[in-house]
Amino acid sequence: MSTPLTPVLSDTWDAERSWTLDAYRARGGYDALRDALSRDPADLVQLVKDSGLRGRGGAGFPTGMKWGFLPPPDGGPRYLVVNADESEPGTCKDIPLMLASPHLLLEGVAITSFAIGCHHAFVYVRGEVLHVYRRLLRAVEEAYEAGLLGKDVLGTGYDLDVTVHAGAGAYICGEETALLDSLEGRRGQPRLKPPFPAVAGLYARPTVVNNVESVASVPAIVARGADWFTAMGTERSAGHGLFSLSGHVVRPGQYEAPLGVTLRELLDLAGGVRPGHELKFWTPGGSSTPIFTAEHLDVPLDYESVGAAGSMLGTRALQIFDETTCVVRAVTRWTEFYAHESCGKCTPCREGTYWLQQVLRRIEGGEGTEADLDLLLDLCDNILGRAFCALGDGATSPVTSSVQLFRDEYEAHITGGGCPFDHSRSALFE
Ligand code: L3W
Repeated sequence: MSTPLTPVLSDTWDAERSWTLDAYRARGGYDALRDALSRDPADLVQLVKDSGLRGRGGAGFPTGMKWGFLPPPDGGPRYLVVNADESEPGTCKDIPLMLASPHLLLEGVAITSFAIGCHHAFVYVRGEVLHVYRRLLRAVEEAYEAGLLGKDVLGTGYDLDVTVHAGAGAYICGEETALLDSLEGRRGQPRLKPPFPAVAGLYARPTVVNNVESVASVPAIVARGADWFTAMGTERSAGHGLFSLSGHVVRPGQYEAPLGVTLRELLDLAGGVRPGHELKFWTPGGSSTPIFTAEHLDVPLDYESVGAAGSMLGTRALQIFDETTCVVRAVTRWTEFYAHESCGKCTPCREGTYWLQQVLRRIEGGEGTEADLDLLLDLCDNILGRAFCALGDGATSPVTSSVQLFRDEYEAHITGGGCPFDHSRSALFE
């Protein structure tokens, strides 16, 4: 089988001191910015529309279309906010990207800002990753010193300031409007949409909120063109992306491949499931997406195919679990995360995730009853579509999908009076 890898975002990660401006420029870094600044901003928006790039943060919304939603200039400010609050369980692509190649992100920030008429961009970084925050700050400093940011970028008359802001460690701040509240200095809680940020975002001004990987994909599209990008992936899921393999896999890590690659192909590259074991279940896009099993090894990992198979491509966080893992334990652990991270603004999510956690702990601990399985599904039914933002819906995905696929395992906990698994064999959810 020919290798499906397409290193574009990750192609400089092995360079010596890849995070420095010198290393980035030695490989042609910031050439795309120079080129972009000589073009009409509207043409850049059209280019990204033509490329078919879709948001890499989970929802897959068309990036160029989002840029095009900004109202016509009215003389006031408009902002770009980069969502670098990567916190979805299993998701670990933006953090390595920013560590290895902060200037790729900053070049994308500068091009995107120019395209949408923004003169002040913000990068909102997850609070726990202080090392990433520091690396970005240093990269921004280097870019200012080199005339790539600040007044009169590259002598073109275009001004751009970039502020890097560290969050305080809340998953909800990855939700774009909670992020904006947090950036404004308030407690991060989702806002009602509409209005979407494109119309009233940061400080109630038109704002584009894009994921790190989406923004970092822009320089190569400028340099190589929309046709180059659409030649990869599928018709409706164009291009390439970072697939993060973790868990019971021989070589966990980032695998950059065209959308539409399958888990079977990725596992070939990653050395497979750990020796002597077999795949039991996996997440296609982080824990907020319904789980898959070995039956789904050949599902093309693009938005449409994963959706048609009953899940979501999400953040392409492929968490791999072999037969030693108790699915009830895994789902209980994820649910504890959602219950802890629920911001409390809406009742279905605040109360629902708490009760999901209580019932799951009861089943896992051997004190569940047959009626608890229906109760779990009923709780999910009362969260799904009723929560204020996507956190509540996401919390139900692992529960409903695991009860559908592994009902017998839940029942074994109930009838057997406890967990039949030796968690130390799995070593993931001890
Ligand atoms: C203007 C309209 N803008 C939509 C924009 C909207 C947003 C984007 C997508 O959830 C998913 C969620 C998680 N005018 C617009 C418009 N927009 N209509 O398009 O919006 P939406 O509502 O489809 O999604 P979302 O609320 O952004 C994101 C899933 O991602 N997820 C989460 C991952 C977590 C991370 C992380 O930790 N960093 O990424 C994983 O699967 O469940 O479904 O910008 O404004 N008419």
